[in-house]
Amino acid sequence: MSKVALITGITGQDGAYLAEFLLKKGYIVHGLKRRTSMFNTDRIDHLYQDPHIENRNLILHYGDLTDSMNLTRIIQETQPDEIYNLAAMSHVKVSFDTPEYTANADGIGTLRILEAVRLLGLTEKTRIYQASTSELYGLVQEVPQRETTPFYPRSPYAVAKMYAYWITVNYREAYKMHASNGILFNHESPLRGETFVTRKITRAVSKIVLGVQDNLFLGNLSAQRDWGHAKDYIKAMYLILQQDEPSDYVIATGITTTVRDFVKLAFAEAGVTVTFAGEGVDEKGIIASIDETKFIEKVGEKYLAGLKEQIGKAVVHVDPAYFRPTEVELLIGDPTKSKTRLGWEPEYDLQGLVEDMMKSDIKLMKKDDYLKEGGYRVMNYFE
Ligand code: NAP
Ligand code: F7E
Repeated sequence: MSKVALITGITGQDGAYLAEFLLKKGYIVHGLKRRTSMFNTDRIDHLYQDPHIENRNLILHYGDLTDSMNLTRIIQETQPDEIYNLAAMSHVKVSFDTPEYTANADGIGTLRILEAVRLLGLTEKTRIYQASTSELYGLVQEVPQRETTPFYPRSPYAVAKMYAYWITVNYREAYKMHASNGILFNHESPLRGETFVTRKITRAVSKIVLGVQDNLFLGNLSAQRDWGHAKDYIKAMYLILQQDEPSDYVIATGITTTVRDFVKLAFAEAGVTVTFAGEGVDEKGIIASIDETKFIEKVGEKYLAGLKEQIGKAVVHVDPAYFRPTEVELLIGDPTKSKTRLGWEPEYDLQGLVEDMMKSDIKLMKKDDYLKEGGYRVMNYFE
């Protein structure tokens, strides 16, 4: 008998990788998908199966974390062995603009799932993974951060996720449910949403080296993040639910990097050296030199002459519009527990992550459609 998983947030970065991973393991995967006015299934289109196919192993259901009756019905119909609650309004800056909605979806949404499992009598059958976050550490109380580090959330997103974290722990203790938190540090990939800083950078750097964009505007260049690859992190989610006992785990690389250095690494991946000069909002990233052999290999000879004209010019600028009312300046995780208890080992380091993202975005931005139309909806991530 195949195991049955229900993934909320299946159209997101992690949901897409996790769905692919579980299908390869022989699971029947149900996904919760919001109704949208245009298709937003680009990340899972390669997995999609037409409803007329018999014995499908990927089945999508319309739903929303703010609708408890709908969640209860879907859980009743699907009778999942494992629920991965990945759905969330996941953008920290946007949570300052939509705090009530964020609390509802990211905080109470988790309660709705736990309570549905309890009311349906599935507490012994269904294991639950809650997508908790390093944002809980916020104004960090300890460096590096581990499972026992006190939380100090710094955004409506993090406060909502703090409720979700503790209600998961509470249901585990009160009703003996197999409910666990993965406290995941930032993880990125070619599928990362376009407004998170890494993807914003790799998309913009790709366009700059191809000569179709002049400038990249960023916020806090000195913020430090512990960045890993989403493909590694979804494996940790799976491992957490395979343990005999539920528990909470930090998933991180243990290495932290500034946004500024991520910009340098992205340009370096195209053979371009960028140096930073100036202070605060006047800081600029300037194209200093080009390794022509590397540029030709990674980007292409026909784009070289155009970029050479940019040497000495500032292409990266600070725009305070991207500053947050309260910022998380430093995150660095200690993954000792997940390595020893789960046997989790990431395959990608930061260099490998940047290489993967830049390769994908250069290819994407190069598409004739893109250059002609200025659009970016042609996304062959899985080519
Ligand atoms: P993502 O790409 O933003 O995906 C979020 C998913 O949630 C999307 O499928 C989205 O649907 C769905 N969603 C949003 N609001 C919903 C609602 N009200 N009802 C149902 N579905 C809803 O996020 P991600 O990077 O894959 O992250 C997955 C989870 O891990 C999130 O809970 C996030 O907060 C958490 N997390 C992420 C990181 C990270 O670095 N990536 C680190 C720690 C924790 P649409 O496609 O319709 O928008
Ligand atoms: O910002 C700084 C920004 O938006 C990272 C989510 O997946 O990871 C993510 O949250 C840092 C911050 O991710 C820009 O101020 C500078 O310090 O990529 P981000 P995040 O806020 O860390 C956690 C673990 C989650 O749980 C979340 O769901 O980069 N930064 N300039 C910028 N950030 C953005 N977005 N845009 C800029 O222009």
